[in-house]
Amino acid sequence: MDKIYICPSLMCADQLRLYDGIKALEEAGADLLHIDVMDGCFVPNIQLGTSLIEAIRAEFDIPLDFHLMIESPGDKLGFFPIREGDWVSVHYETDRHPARTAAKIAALGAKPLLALDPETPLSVCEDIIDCFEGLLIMTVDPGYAGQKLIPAAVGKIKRARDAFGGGIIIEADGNVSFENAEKMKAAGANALVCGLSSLFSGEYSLKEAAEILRRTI
Ligand code: S6P
Ligand code: MG
Repeated sequence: MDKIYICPSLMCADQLRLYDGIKALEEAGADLLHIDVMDGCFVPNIQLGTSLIEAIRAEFDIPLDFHLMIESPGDKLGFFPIREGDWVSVHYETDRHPARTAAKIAALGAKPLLALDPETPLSVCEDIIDCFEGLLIMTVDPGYAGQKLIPAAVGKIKRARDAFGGGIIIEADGNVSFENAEKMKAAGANALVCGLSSLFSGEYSLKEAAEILRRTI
């Protein structure tokens, strides 16, 4: 588990200057762009529209890390320009047949990840983990940026790593501050979603913040 993937959350970027922001993130060494999609049903928020995502796809080569916080994601994959090299997370809580959805995502050449809310026990994925390339572990409740870490989620990352081994992606999403990033990595996370608590805090330039993050982890 050498590589740690840095996945900046685009909903936390300056939406009016997104083009320049993405250029800066690429230069700062971001591995994938984390695209939060929210439908106002599964979560109480609506985020990143499909036209914007299409425009980003057309302009940039960097892989996308889709986080689908929507009802029945398996029926809606066609709304998104998913391609080889992308990651696509679907929530256990909103998909009746996650293994089938994983197969659809894999057929598009992307890596399927199973996302778990903080209150969803790890045991729900024991029998289907082999259908996925990894887990997205919510370390806050899904729906908003700028929330506080739910501390037990770090223990969940550790239990997931111990249970499922070194070969899977374990992505931590929510309040990945510089300090928490260190703990999450130590627990076994190898992908970090970076939002208001690190890259986009406003305290540093994106380049500086990315350097601090890399030094920390
Ligand atoms: C939340 C969403 C996340 C946030 C990210 C923000 O529902 O899935 O990806 O954008 O957590 O980061 P932070 O540091 O503001 O919590
Ligand atoms: Mg997310």
